[in-house]
Amino acid sequence: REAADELAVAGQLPRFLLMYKFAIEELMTKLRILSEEFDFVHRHDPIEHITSRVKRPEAIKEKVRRRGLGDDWIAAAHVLDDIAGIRVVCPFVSDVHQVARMLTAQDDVELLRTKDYIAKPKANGYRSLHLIVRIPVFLSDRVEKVKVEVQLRTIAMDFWAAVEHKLSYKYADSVPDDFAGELAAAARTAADLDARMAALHERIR
Ligand code: 0O2
Repeated sequence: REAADELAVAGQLPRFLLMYKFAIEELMTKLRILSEEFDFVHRHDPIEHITSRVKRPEAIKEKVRRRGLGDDWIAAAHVLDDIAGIRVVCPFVSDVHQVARMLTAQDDVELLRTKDYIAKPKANGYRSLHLIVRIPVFLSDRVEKVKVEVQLRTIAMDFWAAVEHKLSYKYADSVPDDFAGELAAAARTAADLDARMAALHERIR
């Protein structure tokens, strides 16, 4: 554990976090293949871009503390669903569902949980489809099953979430009511934009 902390201090990933990096790399490859092959067959790429991150040790410690999961943050970290995170940004809402279906249909991708904030947006207006999946990572002497949170959203949803994150950050936990109301209205505008773009897409198909 101490060695793990030393590595973290040195700005490298502690050993146990490497597993999450590998899981991300495997899923990124799966998503790139889906993107390229779907584009080849259907003349439409369902993925605009993909980003990923392994949660920083400081952020893991903070979440473990906030959730009251004990003092041993490395042991407790495995309970968290979002140490490994991938964000898939798609042109259209239909692409979000298409990519989710294609990914979870794969034999080695185990779907643990779905949080559909598109069907049921958060109170602040946040929309995205979150999948908690588990995939096997093949190591030199064993196979580890690793959880990854995959967030799928449209470009409009991503724009809203990125800007909301920046704006709300300033208020910490106490966003004023009028500000929150404006953000929620902006989220509805983003949803409207998605619907209009989908209608245009339908017309040219
Ligand atoms: P980061 O920097 O992306 O890692 P919890 O994780 O405990 O907060 P829960 O229920 O486990 O809550 O997860 P939830 O709410 O399904 O998803 C959490 C992640 O979704 C967040 O991660 C964000 O990436 C994204 N998210 C959820 N709600 C919002 C929102 O209102 N606005 C924005 N911009 N993003 C949101 P982290 O850990 O907060 O941050």
